Amino acid sequence: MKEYPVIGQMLHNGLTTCEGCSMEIVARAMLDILGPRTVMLTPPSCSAILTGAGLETGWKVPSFMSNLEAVAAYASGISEAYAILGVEDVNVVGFAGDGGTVDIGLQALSGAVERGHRFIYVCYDNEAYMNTGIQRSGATPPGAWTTTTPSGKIGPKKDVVAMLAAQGIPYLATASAGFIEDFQRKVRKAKDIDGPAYIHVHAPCPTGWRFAPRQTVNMARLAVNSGLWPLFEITGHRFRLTYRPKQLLPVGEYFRSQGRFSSLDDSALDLVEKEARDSYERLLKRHEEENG
Ligand SMILES: Cc1ncc(C[n+]2csc(CCOP(=O)(O)OP(=O)(O)O)c2C)c(N)n1
Ligand code: SF4
Ligand SMILES: [Mg+2]
Repeated sequence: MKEYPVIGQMLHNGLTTCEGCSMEIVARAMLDILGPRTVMLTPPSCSAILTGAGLETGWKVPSFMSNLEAVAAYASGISEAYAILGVEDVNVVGFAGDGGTVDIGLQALSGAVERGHRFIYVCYDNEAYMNTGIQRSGATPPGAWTTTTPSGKIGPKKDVVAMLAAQGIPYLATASAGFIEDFQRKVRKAKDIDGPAYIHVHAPCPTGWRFAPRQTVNMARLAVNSGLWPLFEITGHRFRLTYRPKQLLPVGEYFRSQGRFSSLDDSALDLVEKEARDSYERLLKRHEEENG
């Protein structure tokens, strides 16, 4: 029988995330690369389930729960404290949801990036405020049901990756819970950056998106392979696609497998597909221009 390596052991077992939670998969994969010399900061969110309340924590590294507005500000302070102490081998990591990143914590994140502290920020994007009962966030995609958008969200998904690119952050990447090796390569790069590094991970949530828990990884892969969530990185100002689907899949399977998109009709999906393809073509062109 094939032997598989033991992975994900930097977090204790038996945590109380939902069955099929990709946020937990991402956290385990991240810590496998970062190792024990890491401090984890989480704001109130589903990631706080890992940090725990009171004296118990799921992480096997020091961890701290910040407030929702300011995980990046706490990361700045801790990073500078280590610098003053002359400690250079500790990874200071903010691990926050989309609400805590693109909405409520955006000012702190932008400020920390502008000041240039050495820290890693990983946003797991489950596209809503899940921990408080599935309210829409700036990262909720158009058409998605949430408890505060009962007939589907109106308006676009906020593009915080583009905002950080405009700030000229030294390392910036998108990633997916369905492409763990690609994500881990990016975490390894982020670890070696002497400044802020940001990774935005698409993280399907069976509870909030209304699909069967066993479909989590499949859902993440469908988003990437349909061109809805391209995988790329920007190092300095150089853009590079890190995965190129041989042929983009139609978006229908991704949308029709999730209860949250039930209000979208076929003509809406045609529009989404066209936008996804146009946008992917633009990225492909940029990749070819910048990488020969
Ligand atoms: C300033 C502030 N507003 C609201 C809350 C309540 N709150 C706690 S967790 C949470 C949801 C966070 O959503 P997200 O960052 O997307 O993480 P997820 O729950 O989806 O993992 C909210 C709104 C809070 N703690 N602080
Ligand atoms: S609500 Fe979603 S993100 Fe939160 S623990 Fe459950 S599956 Fe994970
Ligand atoms: Mg969220």
